[in-house]
Amino acid sequence: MPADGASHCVEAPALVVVADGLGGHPSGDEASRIAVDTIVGARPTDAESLAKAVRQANEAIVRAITLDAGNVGMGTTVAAVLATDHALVVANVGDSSVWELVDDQLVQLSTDDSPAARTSLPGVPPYVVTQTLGGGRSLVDVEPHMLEDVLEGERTILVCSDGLTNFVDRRAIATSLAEAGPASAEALVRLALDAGAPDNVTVAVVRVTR
Ligand SMILES: [Mn+2]
Repeated sequence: MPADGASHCVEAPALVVVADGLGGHPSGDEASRIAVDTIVGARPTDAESLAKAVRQANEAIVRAITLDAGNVGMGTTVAAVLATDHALVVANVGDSSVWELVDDQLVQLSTDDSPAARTSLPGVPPYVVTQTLGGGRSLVDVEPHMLEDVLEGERTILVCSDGLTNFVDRRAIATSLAEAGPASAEALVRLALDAGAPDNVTVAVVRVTR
């Protein structure tokens, strides 16, 4: 959803990227901005080029770390969805996540880089992530989780930061998506904040039609 809160329609290839700067590290906002700019700027058209763009984002963040000591340790998680003419491609690093509403149930399409299984208990978030873009002092190669699926019919896809999934249970998220589709993004952010999310919360809801 664009910053003005309005939903809008685009032709394929369409790309949605959510990056969530690491808490407890400096310059998380800068790391997430570099990630989004790099991935969008790469104009990926398929799974291979999207994975490459995610790796380039990691390299760009590490480059910014080496140029400014104040940035040492900055990093971000990222989740991206690319809809092409015929395929739905999902990429993620860390615990920003991608979900699909299937028969009113939430199905996770991304794979968390988290040692603990994600808990649905509010207020008990698995804060630790095992892979991030940047997040250290030097370059550590990342292996983005990728999923590619044939695109057919109409699909409702959620891309979000852990601020949503750690504080709103899947049932409530699914209900909101089923009722309002892409218009549910603002309501989902409000649910997370009302549930006490201390984090910034980022939510994008897209309906993909073949
Ligand atoms: Mn977060």
